[in-house]
Amino acid sequence: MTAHIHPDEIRTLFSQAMSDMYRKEVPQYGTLMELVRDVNHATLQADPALKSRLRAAGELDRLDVERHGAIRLGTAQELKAIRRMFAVMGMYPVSYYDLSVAGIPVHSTAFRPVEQASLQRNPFRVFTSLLRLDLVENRALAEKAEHILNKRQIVTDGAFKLIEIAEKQGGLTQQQANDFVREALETFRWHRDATVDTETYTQLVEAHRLIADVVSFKGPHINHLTPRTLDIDTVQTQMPQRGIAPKAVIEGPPSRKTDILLRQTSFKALDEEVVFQGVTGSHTARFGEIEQRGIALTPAGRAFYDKAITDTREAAAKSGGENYTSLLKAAFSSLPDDLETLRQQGLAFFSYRAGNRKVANKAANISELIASGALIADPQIYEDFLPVSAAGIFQSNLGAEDQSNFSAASNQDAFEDALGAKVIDEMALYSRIEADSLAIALTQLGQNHLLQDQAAA
Ligand code: OOG
Ligand code: NI
Repeated sequence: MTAHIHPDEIRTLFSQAMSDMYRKEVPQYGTLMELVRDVNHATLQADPALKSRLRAAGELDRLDVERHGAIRLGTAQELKAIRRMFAVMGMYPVSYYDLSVAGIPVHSTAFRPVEQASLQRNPFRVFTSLLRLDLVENRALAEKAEHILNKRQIVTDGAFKLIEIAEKQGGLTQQQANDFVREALETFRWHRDATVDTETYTQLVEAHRLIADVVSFKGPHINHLTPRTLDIDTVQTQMPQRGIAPKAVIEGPPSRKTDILLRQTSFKALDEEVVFQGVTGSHTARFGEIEQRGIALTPAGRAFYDKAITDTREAAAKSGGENYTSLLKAAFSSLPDDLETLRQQGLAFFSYRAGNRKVANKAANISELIASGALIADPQIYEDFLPVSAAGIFQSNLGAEDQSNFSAASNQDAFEDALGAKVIDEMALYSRIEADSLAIALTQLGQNHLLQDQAAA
């Protein structure tokens, strides 16, 4: 039997193929990628220390490749099929995001690699939303939508065959992987021909633009891809110079010396020509996004973040939204802005390794080992998503008229039933990496007595 290739390699083939396809489908996305490349280049020129850090971490070559994309699914059956498809590429569902609280009738997860080595090789992930027809008030329309969705098959027979082979044999050969990626692309391709007529489309749009986007087409077209930028503020201000219209504000934390979590912004979705059963019309769904990631926060750090964002939004709403950026900065001013303080206060996640320096005696605590250079604490990058930011990205691409309120309870159990699996807890992943790496490093340094001590102090 021919050897299997690693799922990480299949993911790399897939993300590359998706990027090529999307740039052809949405030329403005290619323009955004060029802008990101230019700004990344200028940032590295101006900051040689950053450049050598990235080179040492092996990140320079793949700097501007895509970090994530997003799709929206219609049924439980589709979500299960997509879960199996992504598993072939080493991507597993992490976290549950409830967007209904922000007036968007979906709940979501992110399929992503979970092992540190796999994340380093290729962190590509897909934010995956499931439509919640149970939230649609017009029950007759909801049933019609369900009926339409039940008729489509979003995963090709060829892809299913290869998924089954991968599940049975524990992987794919190079040739099978190439075929798999080609078949998988079919699921995410844009279809100019809608499956519904103009009247149905209009009804769906009236219920919610997002429902129309999910229900009216043959498949869950990729709705954006997102490269990594080293300077999101500059890309945001330069977008208009390249003929790209950015959303109003950058989502997430403010600009800081020490990046935390995730900052993201997007360009507004484009009007595209669609044919509704022979009648030409248009649909707005697809856009481009950029992201800048920083250190993952512990539950304590995250609590600070969530409160600061809520406070900022409330204050900005009162003042008409104009001073959002300065309010945001002020709300974060009491959060330490250097890695070692974040670490000592237990606000952020790290991964530990032994340095070159030997230690003769038993150290009193972990901070002492770090100060002496015996132990090194590297920041763990945040690999997940932020629900308030995601809602902002959704909303800016759905149009302001879609502010309807779905007053539904969050429903993780229903989501997991549809998925056919539990979602993985993101905090558990970060803290396991932290604890495991610390244990290994302390053992190497002969400092096992500090194991109880855990990360802080
Ligand atoms: C997903 C929007 C959320 C992000 O980066 O937070 C998202 C969508 O529009 O389908 O991609
Ligand atoms: Ni996104």
